Amino acid sequence: MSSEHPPTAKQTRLAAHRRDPRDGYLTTDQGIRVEDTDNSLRAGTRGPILLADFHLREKLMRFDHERIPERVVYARGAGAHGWFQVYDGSLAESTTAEFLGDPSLRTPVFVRFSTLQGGRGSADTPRDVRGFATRFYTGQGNFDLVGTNMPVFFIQDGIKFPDLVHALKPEPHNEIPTASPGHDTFWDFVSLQPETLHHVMWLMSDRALPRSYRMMQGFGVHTFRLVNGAGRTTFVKFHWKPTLGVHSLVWDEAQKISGQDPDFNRRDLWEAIEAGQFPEYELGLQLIPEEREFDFDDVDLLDPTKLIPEEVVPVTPVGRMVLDRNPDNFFAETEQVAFRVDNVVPGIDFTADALLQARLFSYPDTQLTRLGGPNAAQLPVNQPVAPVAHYQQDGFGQQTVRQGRANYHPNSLGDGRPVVAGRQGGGFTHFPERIDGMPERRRSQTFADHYSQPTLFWNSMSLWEKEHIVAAFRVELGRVGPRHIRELMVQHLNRIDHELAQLVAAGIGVTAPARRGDNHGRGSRALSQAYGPRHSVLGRKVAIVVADGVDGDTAATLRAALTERGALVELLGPVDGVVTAADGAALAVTRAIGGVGSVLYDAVLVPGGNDAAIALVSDGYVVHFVAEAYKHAKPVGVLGEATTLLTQTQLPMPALDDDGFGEELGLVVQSARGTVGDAFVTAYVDAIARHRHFDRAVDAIAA
Ligand code: HDE
Repeated sequence: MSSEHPPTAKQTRLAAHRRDPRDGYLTTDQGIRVEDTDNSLRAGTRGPILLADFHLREKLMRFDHERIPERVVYARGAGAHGWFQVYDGSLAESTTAEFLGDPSLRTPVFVRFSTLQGGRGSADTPRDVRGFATRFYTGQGNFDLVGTNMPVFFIQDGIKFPDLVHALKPEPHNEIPTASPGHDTFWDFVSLQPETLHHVMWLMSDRALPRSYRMMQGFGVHTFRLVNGAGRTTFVKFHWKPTLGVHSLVWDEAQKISGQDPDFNRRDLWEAIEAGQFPEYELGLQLIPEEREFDFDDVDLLDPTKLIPEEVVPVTPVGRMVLDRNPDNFFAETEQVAFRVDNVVPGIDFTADALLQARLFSYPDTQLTRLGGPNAAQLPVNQPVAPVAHYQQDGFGQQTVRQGRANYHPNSLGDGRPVVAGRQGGGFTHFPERIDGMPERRRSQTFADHYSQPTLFWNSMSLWEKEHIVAAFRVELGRVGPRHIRELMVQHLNRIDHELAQLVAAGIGVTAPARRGDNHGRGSRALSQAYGPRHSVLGRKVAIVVADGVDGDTAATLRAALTERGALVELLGPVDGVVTAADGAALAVTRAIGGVGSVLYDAVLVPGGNDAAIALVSDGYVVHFVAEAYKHAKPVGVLGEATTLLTQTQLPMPALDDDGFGEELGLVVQSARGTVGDAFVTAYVDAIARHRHFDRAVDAIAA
């Protein structure tokens, strides 16, 4: 499935590498047709295998070497192709990067989403940071924006990265736990390295449990520079905002999904693109003129553990990215894509952020091992669409047959070509930042405050977001054995917010600090997930639960209404196959309810029908399914006789009007007193668009 737009320059290039194995005969790597691939060449039908069987040897040798090292971090990922385009030409004043300045250009992109902690075979939904790495194949070369779904990072200096990752990854003696921050070494490190606290607050928030890669923000994290033709620079922070809004799972649900569908997020991305519901993100920039560098009293722009609140520097929307094509081959594209933070194009440059600077070394370095040598840029997914010509040569896996003998510069034997472009010819010119200092292993005092921004984050949360953060700290710190680590963490939390520390302490058996920490009282609405767009049900998955005797007309009406608005509807029956509706019609079931959990859906709907209601109410799995969806704050719709399910599940019946319609906190009811009408459809659709209904009292719900 791909977009109706003409193929991008990258797709045209990739087409030359695509091979349909169905064309022609089975051959060896050398193109020799194979006689038989099911039987080895043996000395007689019962004799030993002969060494002369080059097909057998090649087949096994190739199989033996299929695996390459997984990424040392962000190993589990999912990728997609697409394009990016700016809205207008206004950025041309700030940067010579043509893809940002020229609105007529549609720049091909490849995006890889990932989890940080787990290995390649781990699940999609653990509490974790999500990678959001974008490669722009621009006419001036590749620009890689290798960011995450959180705007800050754990550490200020790249020299701490190996320590951080060692502490966060499974512990070295027993390789436990898989994909979880809830273990001793991580919290030991955090408790001793308070610069991690801001990112840890994000990690304990719902941001760490995205419902979908399509519903997740992205951030470049560091401050970069834009540079214009006159050499003037503007500091910039990159933001991706999903058009579907930012939405998360709840923690209990995420745990269960890890078992039910470990591929939950990658499947969602794949299926959305196959269905033509292309994920979209708006690129926004925080632009800071060079002369304002020191205007932010409490934030050093070079400190990646801090953000600049959007209220202080607004995010200017500049363009749009659409992901409209799934990869043809996971390994060739998603696994072999080699992002490099040092991939910048003229008009974009680095700053002296010590985390960013260390990354400039690390990405090409790790790829030497991961992709087996220095020619990773020649792999199809990595090749730029801009022309490539240089004097580098050889190395493992060289793909280019370079012509001529002048492999050095300067030369006369090759007419002196390729020539250097110089500044005038579009050559990358590093920003002439004045650097003045003695070598020293010390950090500026402007990096010393590790508590104000975690407090800003905490203050910015809605009530339910705060509750989720407290619950997350209780769970993750509750898994930490040594008491001194728990205690130290509570002391740090007290410096962020006293109430936070008290609530966490009460949940993990630690004495709450008596002295109140300082809370500056400031907040930033943009940091909360509670206020984003909530108007669309596009791509939400709705389960309609049916059984023999169901009110088929109602099921069909609601299915049509939801599908028309872009929701994906599945009919879950007692078994796979068909159920017979009350009027005798056969209804095709998508799958048996016993094979799936409510956690795989965004909303549940149970149509009426007398016999169906009797069957459903007495089916413990169905009762649990509905109760669990309610407990996870999802919209639940019940109609007609199926309202008896509310009694069975102990869900609170909303007040009903004269027509038997009622809605409260995403529980939408149409009793048998009336028939399904616009009021029900509107309320139910709206409840799905609002995603979750956390104001419900759910503690007593048994699910
Ligand atoms: Fe990375 N990081 N990183 N990182 N990172 C890698 O590169 C590294 C950092 C991020 O989908 C590796 O090719 C160092 C910050 C993403 O392929 C490796 C430091 C941020 C991805 C590496 C950082 C990131 C990576 C592993 C501190 C958020 C996955 C495989 C100086 C802004 C990209 C690879 C993909 C991957 C090193 C810090 C994000 C080892 C040394 C900060 C999304 O090179």
